[in-house]
Amino acid sequence: MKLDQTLWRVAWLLLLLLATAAVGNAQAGKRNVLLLVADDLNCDLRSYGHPRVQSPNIDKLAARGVRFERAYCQFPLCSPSRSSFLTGRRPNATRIHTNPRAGQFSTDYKPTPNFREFLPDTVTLPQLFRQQGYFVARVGKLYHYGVPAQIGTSGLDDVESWEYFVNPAGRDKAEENRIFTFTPGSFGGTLSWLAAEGTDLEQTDGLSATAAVSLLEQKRDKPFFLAVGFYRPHTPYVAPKKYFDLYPLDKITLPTLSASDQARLPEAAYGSARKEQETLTDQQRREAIQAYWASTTFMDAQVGRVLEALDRLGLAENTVVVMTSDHGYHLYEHGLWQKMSLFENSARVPLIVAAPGTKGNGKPAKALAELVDLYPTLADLCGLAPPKYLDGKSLKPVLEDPASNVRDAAFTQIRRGDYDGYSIRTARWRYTLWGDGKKGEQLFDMESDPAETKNLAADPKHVSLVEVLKRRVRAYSHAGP
Ligand SMILES: [Ca+2]
Repeated sequence: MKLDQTLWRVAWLLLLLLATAAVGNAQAGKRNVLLLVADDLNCDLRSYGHPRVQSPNIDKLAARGVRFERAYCQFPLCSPSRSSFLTGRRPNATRIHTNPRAGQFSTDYKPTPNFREFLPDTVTLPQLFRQQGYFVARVGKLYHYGVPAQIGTSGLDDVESWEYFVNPAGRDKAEENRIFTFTPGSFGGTLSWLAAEGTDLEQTDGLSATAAVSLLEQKRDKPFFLAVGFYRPHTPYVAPKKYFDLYPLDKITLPTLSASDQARLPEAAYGSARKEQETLTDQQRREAIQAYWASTTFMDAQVGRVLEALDRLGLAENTVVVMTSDHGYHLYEHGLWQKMSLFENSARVPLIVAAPGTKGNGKPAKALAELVDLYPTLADLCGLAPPKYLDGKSLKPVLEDPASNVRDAAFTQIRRGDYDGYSIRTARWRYTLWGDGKKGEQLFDMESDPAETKNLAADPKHVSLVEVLKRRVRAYSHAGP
């Protein structure tokens, strides 16, 4: 009799354990995802320590999530970066190293190159959630778009990724003729800006936030993966005038240029410089910075509208929220503008992951992170099994303990015509190899020289360090698909 009772107890305990595990899995599987991606947003944000830029809504998210201080894109250009983090593969696996040029089409009239040409059967991050029965939708720019030319179209979209999409187009697109530009008739790529008339809601990103809020209201009762891709602060820097008033020109200080910046050495490091930008006056440089910061604060306000809806609808407790950007951005540091350099400003991205219930919430993390880590992280947080071939690592251990690390280096690469540059960032160093050494190399001590002013690559004191880091970037560059 006693033995029977014990057996029953053991059986009950086992059943209870199994039931608890099953409920746990079901709950984890039902977590929603809200993926917020700004275009060309650098870390000029209050929560990242910037003294001037107002970003109250992103800051609020940072306060309830984990803010990664050392997150890096794999390629500081729209299509290569987005193709990489949305497939979970490095640029040498997607083979996307450029944006498609206007009028460049493959045989089925898709802009080329796109990653499906090389990885036809790959399962993208949103596609994985679709396969698991989630409602998966995109609002605005997730895959590459020519901005502003393709606003209102699907751009270089991947149809397999989404069940539903919205392509907003606002006043910023309709009133392009009002935009100030250095290249007449051109508003993307070239520096261009406008302190706009009208309200937030009339701008493309305002319409995106409205559409996202409406989708949250409609789809609140089933698991969703909602990706919202904002177009700002990408050029043209268009934002309602009130945001420009936050940043008076006489309070904007321009970055100073080091001796190597002035000598433009090694040349490859400065290969993203455009001729028109060399002719800017200091006053115009301040105006460009003002317009970029105004666009950032405007975009932040739209992020706030979406997050407010998430709270209002009671969805915040069961939704993983990610805020990031496709790459960083130069505002005249090193004399450069925009992206496509391998300096910190271009390679580094803001990354905030707010996953309800993780122990690290509210803390910053110094752990190195790559954008390619997003895919395995979101799959992990939602209890989905990701494809085996992914190149990134789940950041969940860092979300549980922000003092921990999952990688000892982050890589970023860029193409310069017929050669490539590869850069490795460790906790202390940034080392960059151009054209496998034929076009120069750079080593910066990011602890003592965060502005990257002293190139130590030729310093005899660092010979063995350079050798180790060179071996790492070469191994990375040779890693095939
Ligand atoms: Ca971009």
